[in-house]
Order: sequence, then C-alpha cells, then structure tokens
Amino acid sequence: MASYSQKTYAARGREHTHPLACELFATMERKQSNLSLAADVTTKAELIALADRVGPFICVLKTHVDIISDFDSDLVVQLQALAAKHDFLIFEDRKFADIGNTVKLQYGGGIYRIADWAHITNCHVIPGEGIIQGLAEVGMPKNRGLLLLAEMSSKGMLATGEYTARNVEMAVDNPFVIGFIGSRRFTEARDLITMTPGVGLHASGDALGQQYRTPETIVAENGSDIIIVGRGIYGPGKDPVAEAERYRAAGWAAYERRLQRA
Ligand code: BMP
Repeated sequence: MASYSQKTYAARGREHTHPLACELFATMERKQSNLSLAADVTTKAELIALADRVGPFICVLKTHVDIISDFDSDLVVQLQALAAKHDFLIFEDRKFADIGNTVKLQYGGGIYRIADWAHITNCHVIPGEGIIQGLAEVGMPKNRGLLLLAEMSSKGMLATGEYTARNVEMAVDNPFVIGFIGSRRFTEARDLITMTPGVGLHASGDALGQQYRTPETIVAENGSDIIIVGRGIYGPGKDPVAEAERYRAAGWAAYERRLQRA
C-alpha cells in the first residue's frame, strides 16, 4: 500500500474518518497551502492585524493565547471571524501536560476556554494515556482534534526513541488524535497528520535552542504534512505578506515534488 504521504491532500480529506481532519485537508487543497503561521505576538491588536494580513496564505493559525497581555473574549470572537473570512483553522499550542482530570478543567474552562474556539490543540503524553482521555471528554463532543508532541524541534530535546514510539502507539489507538508535532511521517497504521515547527528558509536557529530546517527537507523528504513558521514570516525587518507567500509557495512546491516521487 502506498504511504499516506504519497497521496494528495484532497484524497486524504475524502477518505479520513475524523471530520476535522477532512476539513483541514479540504482547506489545504482549496488554498494550496500547507503553511501554518506561528503567531507569537503579545498583544491582541498585533495578533488580529497579523492574522488578517497573513490569513490568505495559511491553512492553520497557531496561537499561544497565554502570551497575549490584553487577552479577552472579544479576541476569540475576532479570531473566529478572521478564520471564516480567510478560511483557516485555529490551533492553540497549549501543550497540556497534566493528569486527565486537571487537563479537562484547563481545556474546557479557565479564562481561555480553549475547547470553545480552538479547532486543534496539543499535549505531551508524559502523564500517560489519561491525558488524552481527559482532553477527549471535552473536545470530542465539540468535534475538536488533538496532536501529540512526538518530537520537538529544539536542541537537546528529550522526546526520542521509545518515548516517540509510545506517542505513535497512543495516537493510533485514540480517535480524538488527528496527528503529531514532529519532524516526519511516523506511521502508516492510519492517516495521522504531522505538523512541523522549526521551519526556516534562511536562519539555522536562534540563541535559545530553536533549530530550523527547510520546507523541502520537512515535506518532500521527511513526509511531514504542514510546516509551522513564526519569525521567518514576521521577524524583525520582514514583510509578513511577502514572506507568507514565499513560505506557502515553498511548502506547496515541496508537497508537489513529494507526489511526483510517488
Ligand atoms: P519560530 O518559527 O518563530 O521559531 O516559532 C516556532 C513556533 O513553534 C513557536 O510558537 C513554538 O512554541 C512552536 N514549537 C516549536 O518551535 N518547537 C516544537 O517542538 C513545538 C512547538 O510548538
């Protein structure tokens, strides 16, 4: 059987059993984009302005709402309006890491009420499978999807070997899980989507351990599905619109090369 990474996003969207994954693949195909913007800005106005400018080029807006100094519920209303206007999904990069009972409270409640607006969120499986079960109890009825952090992009990260393999086993077994954060395609057991941070066309890293690889390496060679790009798009001196279009084109070209190799 051909690898899922050799099929088109459109075909994978038609065949997927999770409605959110179907929606994501369909969005990618419609917009010819496998680009996610990591919008790590720290005020509401900056986040809204950046999402509005870059929105046309992305399939997923990745947020860290807990870095927004003036967060309020109106930000969520505005992000949802931008998601509808520009046709993208919202991924809150919360990286839950506690026992099932606690993450249920963190995901569904608190100030942020993440499950009410984020199509996708993610977690570390360090506490064991209960974390997935807890998040699924809140997210499944709302048709949300979960990514497991099977690997990280930073220097010296500890998610390797047996730990990564256990992530893959847990993901295959749980229908709430739609994929991974990691650097490559991990399994053919079912169609799990890989999203990869640490992507840059120019820089090799930052002063705090971030490491960058190119869209070509990540998508064409490693079989990952979505590139996550932050400072490469909105960093100092950059034109976010021009850079977003450049990364969208690079990510899509790498995907087309991967299909040609199939
Ligand atoms: P940048 O492209 O500016 O380095 O941003 C990367 C983004 O991806 C950040 O929001 C970070 O939190 C996230 N991220 C990462 O860099 N590596 C990981 O392994 C997992 C992440 O979520």
